[in-house]
Amino acid sequence: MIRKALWLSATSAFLTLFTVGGHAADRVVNVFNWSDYIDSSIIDDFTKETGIKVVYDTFDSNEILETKLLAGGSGYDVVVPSGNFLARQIQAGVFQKLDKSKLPNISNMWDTVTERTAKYDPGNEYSVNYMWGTVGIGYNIKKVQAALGTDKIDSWDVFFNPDSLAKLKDCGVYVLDSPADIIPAALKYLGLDPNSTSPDDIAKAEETLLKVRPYIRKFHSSEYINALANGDICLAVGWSGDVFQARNRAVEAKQGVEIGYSVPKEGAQMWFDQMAIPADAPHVAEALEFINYMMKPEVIAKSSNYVLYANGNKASQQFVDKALLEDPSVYPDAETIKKLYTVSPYDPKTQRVITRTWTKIVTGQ
Ligand code: N2P
Repeated sequence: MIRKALWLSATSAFLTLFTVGGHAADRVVNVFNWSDYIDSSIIDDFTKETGIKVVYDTFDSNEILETKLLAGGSGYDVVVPSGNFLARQIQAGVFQKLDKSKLPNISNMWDTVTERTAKYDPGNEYSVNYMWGTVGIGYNIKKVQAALGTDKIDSWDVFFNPDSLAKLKDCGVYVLDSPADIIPAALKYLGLDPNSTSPDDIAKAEETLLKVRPYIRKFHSSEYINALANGDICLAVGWSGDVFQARNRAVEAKQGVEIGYSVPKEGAQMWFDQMAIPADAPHVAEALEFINYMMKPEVIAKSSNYVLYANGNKASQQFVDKALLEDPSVYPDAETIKKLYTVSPYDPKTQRVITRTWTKIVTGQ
């Protein structure tokens, strides 16, 4: 009896060890990416094909991501900062160089994009492009027509001119809670350098934004997708693909809401979101497999077709929906490219000015 009990407990101890060992051997990758930025079937397919489980978290602000990265020990294996943030995070030692021998699909990348991302990550040693897009104006075509007498927005004036924005106050205006996107747009509208670090210039941008502040309902960087789609707001300063997702959600909801997107003629920011591996990532091999998988032409095309952003993968273009590939506000033509500017990372001193300015704008004081 005693012997049997011992034998049983030995067996269960063995089973426990085996099971624990089995779990320890499970491969995992912890991914931290922007919200509304992937077709989730891609994650399922990746797990099916590789056996690697994906723990997928989302954010909607570079500042939130940066705070976690600078604190260290985030536990993330793959993160997706925008180029201007990535650049200073590389300087801060937050990332590890990518082992390109583990990334054979890098040959699919598009030089038009890698040349631009090299500005943030020289030699593209630390990062691979995921998606890129613009900052522009999403709007409810009928409501804007009713309030302004035109259904065509082609200028930042509709937003930065207080007389114009006042007319849209009641139908609702949302703005990205993102100083590095909105302050450069204000500078551009004023005919100043969007990359200016001059406190005087930044003060002018602040003044311009404070004048329209009374007509802004909310600063938020992801809620505008549904708010536009539901007809709860009539204008959002937002990111291109998010506005297109709003447009598609509105079509699906069949409530008669029609959404437009404008790349204003004065100029709009073109940004690049880059996949990178933190220096202290716990699962580096899995992170590299994930990044390599995302560079498969069919996979990244599927992601673009779902999130409605352009990607930096040339070989994927044959799989990207024709309507998306031929839309100049997604894959800009030569004419549109001329209107686009990129932003540089803020140095610490300018960042403090920007942060202070932004707090004043958001709180309206
Ligand atoms: C995804 C928004 C990502 C664009 N919803 C900003 N980098």
